Amino acid sequence: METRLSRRQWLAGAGLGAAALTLPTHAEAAPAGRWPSSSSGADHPAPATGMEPGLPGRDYRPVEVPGGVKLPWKIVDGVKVFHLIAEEVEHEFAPGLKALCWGYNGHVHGPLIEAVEGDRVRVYVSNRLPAPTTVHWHGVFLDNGMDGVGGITQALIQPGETFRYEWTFRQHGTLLYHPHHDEMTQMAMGMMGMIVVHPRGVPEAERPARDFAILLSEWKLEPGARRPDPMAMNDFNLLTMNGKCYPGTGPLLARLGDRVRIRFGNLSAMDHHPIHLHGFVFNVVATDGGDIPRAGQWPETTVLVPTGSTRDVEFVADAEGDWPMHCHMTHHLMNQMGHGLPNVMGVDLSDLDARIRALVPGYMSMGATGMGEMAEMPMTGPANSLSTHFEHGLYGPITMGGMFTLLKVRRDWDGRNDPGWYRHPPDTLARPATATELARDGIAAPDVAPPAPAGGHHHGHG
Ligand SMILES: [Cu+2]
Repeated sequence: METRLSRRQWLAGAGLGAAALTLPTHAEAAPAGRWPSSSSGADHPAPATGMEPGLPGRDYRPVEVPGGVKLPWKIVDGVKVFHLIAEEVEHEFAPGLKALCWGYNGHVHGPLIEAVEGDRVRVYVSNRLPAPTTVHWHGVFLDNGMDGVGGITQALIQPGETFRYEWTFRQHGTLLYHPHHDEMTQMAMGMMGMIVVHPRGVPEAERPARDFAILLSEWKLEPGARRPDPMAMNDFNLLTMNGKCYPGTGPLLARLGDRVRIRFGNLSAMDHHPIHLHGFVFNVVATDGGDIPRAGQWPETTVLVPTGSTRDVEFVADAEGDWPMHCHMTHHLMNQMGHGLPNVMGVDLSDLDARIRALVPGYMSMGATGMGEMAEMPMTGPANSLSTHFEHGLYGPITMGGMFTLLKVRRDWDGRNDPGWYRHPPDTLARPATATELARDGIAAPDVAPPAPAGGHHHGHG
């Protein structure tokens, strides 16, 4: 019996070929005799005929969630059974910053749901929040009544209630889940997660060596506040990967030569995120709509992940090092700072700060040469805030925060542990130019420090 369920393979088998532009549909995704029709609501629907639940190792290489977790499952009568519990969670965005958020099963965001094409799944959703909720399964082919839209396709899950959702995965890909009731509040509080459905029947040698999933989101959390502000429309000040902002984000670890897949999902309230990877060119290979045929894939170093969508990219990690991967919107690389401050570039602020400190203890202006200088000073910010926390690397302070992480590629990686900072071979490292080099190449380097900021006067911004 044919067990390879890739839609492209099925299309090819049907003589349509990969070049045929055919949009996937419920009907196509479930050709007669290939998959059973989805649940009609019976308590114990038959599992897919001849389709055992997919197992890690045998059927797929498990996806990794840097900084996050996956939802456990068990098999009952051939059905994969999951249990999501919506609840308030004390969440740490990065060392030094915690807030009371809403998530699932003790985590923000919710644990990633992992399955295999052809799996019959049953997801119980319990509500331990003080408000009603639902769960919508973004991009999943299922019966309309399983779509999780409050008031339209189902009654709200009231506090204390447990609902049952059930379907057969008739597709593979990177999908999402989130409430479809009071979305603005519940998603701003952290309620969202990813779904990864592996294709069935891919030989081990053809699976990516490393497979990562990263959910992008944004938050408004005033320095010192206990809870995120769901009313924010702009000025989001925490930008997260899997609910963490740098330096709290988990690194992506790979061995030299690994084929790497990274799956991005974006459920930010108001922003799209152009995610840039240093050091490599990747192909955009899939969206939440499915695989992109090889001829339609395109090379990039930055992939725009619109809100409400997923993008999968693949590349070969053929260069060692610590390679940044981050949103290229510079305001998405800051933690709880950078917004609403006066522009004082080039101004001598020493006096002004002293006078303001008489009124506002601990006040310190944005640096007159930019924010980098703040990373080099001892500062005290409000308790429970990240605005003054900076990580230090091998060579000095790191000014990035927010939607930033590192892809660490090592020839001799042990396959498990963070290898620490990359130690650069000296002849491959940028360093101060020597006098001999400058003379050889005829470069007239400045031999004095740059001019000090203009003194005393505070122009504008009265
Ligand atoms: Cu961004």
